[in-house]
Amino acid sequence: MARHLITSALPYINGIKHLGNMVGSMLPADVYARYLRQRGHDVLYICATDEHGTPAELAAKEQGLPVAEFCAQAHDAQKAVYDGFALAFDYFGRSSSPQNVEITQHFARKLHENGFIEERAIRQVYSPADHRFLPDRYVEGTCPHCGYDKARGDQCENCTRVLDPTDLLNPRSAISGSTDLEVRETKHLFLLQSKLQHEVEAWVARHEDDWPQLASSIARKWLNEGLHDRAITRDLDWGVPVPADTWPELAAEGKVFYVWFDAPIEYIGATKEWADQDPENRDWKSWWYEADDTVRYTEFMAKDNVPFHTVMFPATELGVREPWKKVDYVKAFNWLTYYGGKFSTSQKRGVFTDQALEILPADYWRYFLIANAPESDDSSFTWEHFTATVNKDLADTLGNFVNRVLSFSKKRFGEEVPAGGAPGEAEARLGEEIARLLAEYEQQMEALQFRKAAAALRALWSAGNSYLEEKAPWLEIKTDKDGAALTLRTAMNLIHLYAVVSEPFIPATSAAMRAAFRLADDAATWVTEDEAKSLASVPAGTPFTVPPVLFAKLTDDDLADYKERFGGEPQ
Ligand code: B3M
Ligand code: ZN
Repeated sequence: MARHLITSALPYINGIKHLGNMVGSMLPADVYARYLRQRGHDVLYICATDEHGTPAELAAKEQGLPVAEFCAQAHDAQKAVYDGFALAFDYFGRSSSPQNVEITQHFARKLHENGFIEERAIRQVYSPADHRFLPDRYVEGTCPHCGYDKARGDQCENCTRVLDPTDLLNPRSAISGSTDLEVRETKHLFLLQSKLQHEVEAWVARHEDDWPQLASSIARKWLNEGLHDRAITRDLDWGVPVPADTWPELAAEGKVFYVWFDAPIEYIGATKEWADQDPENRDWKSWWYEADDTVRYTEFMAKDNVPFHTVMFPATELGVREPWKKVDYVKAFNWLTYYGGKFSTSQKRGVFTDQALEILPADYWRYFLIANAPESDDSSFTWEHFTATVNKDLADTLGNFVNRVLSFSKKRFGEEVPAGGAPGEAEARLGEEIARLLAEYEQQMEALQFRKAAAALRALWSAGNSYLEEKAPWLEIKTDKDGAALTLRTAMNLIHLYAVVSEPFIPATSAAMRAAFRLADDAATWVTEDEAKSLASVPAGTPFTVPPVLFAKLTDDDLADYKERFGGEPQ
């Protein structure tokens, strides 16, 4: 069995994330991790809050809190939401941890020893109105490449090009809006990425054919533009300090590393945090350092993060000249839009993850989001689409099937799985169909094709409904009681199978479905092809209970409420 290292892009600390962030990183990573665990693989799923940089400083200031305190609280608040979404991280760390400080400083020293870091005097944007140097992302202006007028000094989120603040046309301070900006001289550390261009190119060339087109095309575009040397330090109070043993002068000036330098290293840092809190995890380095090829590393992220993960972080890892594990597969996502417009944290447009959970349990969101993940293209969230999907797939196709079968059987045969009848032609056909769909589902999951996997899961649920319609046990029982018992027993076996295989998508509902049956020994984590064909894992005589309605049907009033509360109109 392979060992699977999984990470999802680290959510910034500065606020609760919206559904678009969730579907483009943590949620699919969780679905994949859960699936692989169920299939018996050794999985390590690591995530963390990304806590450094100006956004954290400014958010803390807004709340009148010291930044360390703000981050501690904001970390817990985000973690609570992710627990609510049932994200089963092996560890959810913090990029401000001592472990990350230690490893980030180690990386910087090694890069320096190997000739990939240089001290340079640079001229940096200073805003007299704000009394400070402006970090890249707090200079805003027009992108010189695509003309987008809200491009940030570090990156244009419209065309994803990485920028320098001085590239921007009509620059202004994002803090005060002041256009009275001057340029002053100060010293910073530069990562000499240009020296690593060929190595990164060779490394990308070995992987890009395996990556999804979205990831490889962004990496290619970036490499074709050429890797530039980049400043990796900033004038901020909050961050990983430049180590004084190596750069005494800069350390004395209080320079810290740029947040994008230490954030990816936190994938490793958080793994060490995980190890340090439990002696059983002592072998953490085997996942990252001199990891043999049984470790497969998959990263999940939205497309704006792809350059940093396919080019910049690999350049860092290569330059360190130590055998740190590099990513094998980059699962990148397009945008989830809100009625065709942007979800926006700053403009409070769209649905935030904490609000989502106030409205409905996590499984509703998990299923809808993954079934509509923006994989090959952007996809649009609308309340109409959401309520229709919940009603059709979750309430009707799955939930109603479960309740109908169990309540009817209880009414006619009592509280045990009914005995009688022998599987015939209809059951054989059903078994073949279920085995075929299960194989399709597994194949799509392994290929990380989430929409297709969701479609296969939905088809599995539908197959049960077709079988039930065909056999119509409510009529059958009038003439052939044994036949009706067989039909219901077969349908109950489907319910148990659904419980097992739906778990990556809807873990809480799966647990409720599984708990309906009091099996003597229910340790199954997956379903074999033979079990799918014979549908007999839950034998006659097994006691069962009827669970409460699994998914509530959403009404027109609900729809109207959601739209009013969140503003659901096309842009
Ligand atoms: N925090 C950006 C983002 O949330 C950043 C990702 C870091 S991954 C190492 O989109
Ligand atoms: Zn642009």
